[in-house]
Amino acid sequence: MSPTPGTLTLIGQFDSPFVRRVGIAMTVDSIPFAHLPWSVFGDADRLCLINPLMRVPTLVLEDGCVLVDSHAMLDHIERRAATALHPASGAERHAALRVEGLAVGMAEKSVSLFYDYQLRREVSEIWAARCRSQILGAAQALDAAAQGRPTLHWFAGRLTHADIALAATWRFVHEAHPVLLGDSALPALAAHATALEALPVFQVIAQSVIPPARGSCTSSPSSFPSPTMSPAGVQPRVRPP
Ligand SMILES: N[C@@H](CCC(=O)N[C@@H](CS)C(=O)NCC(=O)O)C(=O)O
Repeated sequence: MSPTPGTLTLIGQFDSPFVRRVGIAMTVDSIPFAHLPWSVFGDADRLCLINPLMRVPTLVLEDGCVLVDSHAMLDHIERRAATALHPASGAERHAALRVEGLAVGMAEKSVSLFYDYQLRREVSEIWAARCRSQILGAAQALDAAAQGRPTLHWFAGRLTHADIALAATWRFVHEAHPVLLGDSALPALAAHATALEALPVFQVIAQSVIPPARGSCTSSPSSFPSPTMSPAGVQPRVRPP
């Protein structure tokens, strides 16, 4: 199945913290969307025809334009939603953007480390140690930021993108790296994420982490579609409109 023309379509599985935060935001904002739970590995052939980065989330807008990064998607959603999921301005907004950035960055490092463990025959310990240190550093900064904040809604007395990013990242890190974060060392963060996960929208827009099939990637790298080179340069997989 492909995206239906004229329909807002979110591509990607909800085990991705990035796909999940976009799906949760659109649901909270009552923006109807179609969902195609394609895998970045299993569905690489059809994904690359829509997003040359072969990544998710991929958001196909009603006019056919394709957004390829969760920040751009949330910016788009924010402009069409009745309720903003960012604090409007001032120190609250700055603090929320910082928290969101730390949480999303933590998700990026966690995904990178996950792929390293899943796909490399030999993990680079230098890289893995660096990723672990970055993830722990971000978690500690977020736990410190949580001190004195109300559980559930950290900013503006309502759900924000910062809360969503935090919870999506927290769940992913725990499933992908079960022994990395000790909840007892991060009590405020753990309490916040647990309270958010209990909300209906977080339960509906959710999926347990599915690791990529090791053999399908490492033993056969040529199975991924690749753009062909010619003297004129790289030939696009899809003809631009
Ligand atoms: N900065 C991107 C990150 C997206 C991302 O890394 N997605 C992962 C899935 S969780 C992916 O598609 N990885 C496949 C790859 O990088 O080849 C965003 O915020 O949307």
